[in-house]
Amino acid sequence: MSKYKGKKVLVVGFGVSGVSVAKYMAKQGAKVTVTDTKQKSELTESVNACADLKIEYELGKHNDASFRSAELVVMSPGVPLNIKPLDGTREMNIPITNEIDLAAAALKEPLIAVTGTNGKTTTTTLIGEMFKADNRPSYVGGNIGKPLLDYLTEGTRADVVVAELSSFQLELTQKVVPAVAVITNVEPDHLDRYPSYEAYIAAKKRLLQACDKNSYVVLNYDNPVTQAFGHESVGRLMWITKKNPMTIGGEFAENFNGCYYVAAEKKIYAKIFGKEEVYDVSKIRVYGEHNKENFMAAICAARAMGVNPQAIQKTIDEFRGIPHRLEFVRKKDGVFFFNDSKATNPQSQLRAIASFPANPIILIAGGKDKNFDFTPLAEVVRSRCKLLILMGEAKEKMNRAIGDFAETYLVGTFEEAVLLAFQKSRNGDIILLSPGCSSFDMFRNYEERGDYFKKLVHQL
Ligand code: UMA
Repeated sequence: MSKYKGKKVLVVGFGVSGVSVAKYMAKQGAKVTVTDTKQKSELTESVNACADLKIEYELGKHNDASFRSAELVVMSPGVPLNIKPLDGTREMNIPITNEIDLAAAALKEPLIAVTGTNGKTTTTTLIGEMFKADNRPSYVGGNIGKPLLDYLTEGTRADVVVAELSSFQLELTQKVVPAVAVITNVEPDHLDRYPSYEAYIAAKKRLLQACDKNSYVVLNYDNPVTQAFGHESVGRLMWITKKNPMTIGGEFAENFNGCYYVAAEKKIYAKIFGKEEVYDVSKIRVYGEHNKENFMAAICAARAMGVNPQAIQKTIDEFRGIPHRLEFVRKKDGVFFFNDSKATNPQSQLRAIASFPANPIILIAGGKDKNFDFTPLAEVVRSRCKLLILMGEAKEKMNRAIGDFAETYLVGTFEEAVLLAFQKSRNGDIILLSPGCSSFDMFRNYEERGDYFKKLVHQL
């Protein structure tokens, strides 16, 4: 019998994650109440998805009483843990958990968990593809958009579960013990949710702390935060780096485990616990030098779990990238359009701009500010961008930070941004949507923003 049978479970937030938890808990025989600050009319999709289930709804607001009387409170990742009603839950010592931890507690399959500020979706997808190329079924979910708990509710079978985990999701995890943990990098992000950058780093570090001595831990040596994480890891370390370990020297070179990239040869050298392999990345079909890091991280994770090197090479050769990440949209009148709507922080914008060293860039940026400092963009904007088109809530702030370093226009609408970019463009230019902000001031999510951009570009 399920340990949740008859238990009063409060599900907080009724988006993708909340729906998954409601379904899982209803199936386990729990007494499920769902609460969301949105009205029922705004949650039609979620309500319809749970139409067959016996669920109580408290929509339009959160009731303190429900937070005090539940036996288990399950939070959605987007709901901050400092909302007032949770004070009552804590006072009553009621356990607070989330969808990821519920899934981790019930999972029998090895878990490959991927986090990091940038690159985690690409790395997660690549790992899944490598398993697929090796004819080994995997379930790929988490922050990537497919709830992890659906794997258990649906009852599908996989050899391994690959999960992209955000810092929000890691805040509450206790049962996660990854077979492989990957942290691609840590850079400033979500500073609207966390009181400081340190607090954000601490949330990311929870994945490292979740590992035991059998876990493989893949870390980026070239990122200062994840390099420092190496000192605190109890697991079996695997590094990724764009430097040759021999040039770093010392113990690092002697005991090197992991992958390093040699740009001059367009090759990734892997040293995986005694086995040496070389992967050819000259035929990679995705834009952006930073993707080499994602390939290296995925190779480490896949090899740690015994994926065949031929299957890995096949994936490298055939991978075509992910929508909204430096996605090529079209070429019109000699101008190339790229959709990088997923770039929701300045570091991600920096990577995008650096991906086109030879062409003048018209950058379309702005959106909802996450309390970022945009001044680190100044130098690349000065050296690489011929034009800046700023929009959304953050446009004035961005203008003050970087507007002096290229010809800059502030526009009122997304349509205006695309049209102006095209009017100002010349043969060989790159028009790049790389917002550096979240989309929530104008769109439901970054996918909607990217899809709209593509639609406008195709209409030109
Ligand atoms: N809500 C409340 N009370 C509040 C605040 C919000 O009830 O105080 C409600 C909202 O009204 C809304 C619901 O909570 O109806 C939304 O919950 P949510 O924001 O957790 O969104 P979900 O649809 O459940 O999607 C979440 C992740 N969203 C966030 O972390 C913001 C999805 O990641 C993830 O794919 C999904 O679970 C499945 O795991 C998206 C994301 O933007 C892609 N992630 C961030 C990122 O990548 O930068 C971290």
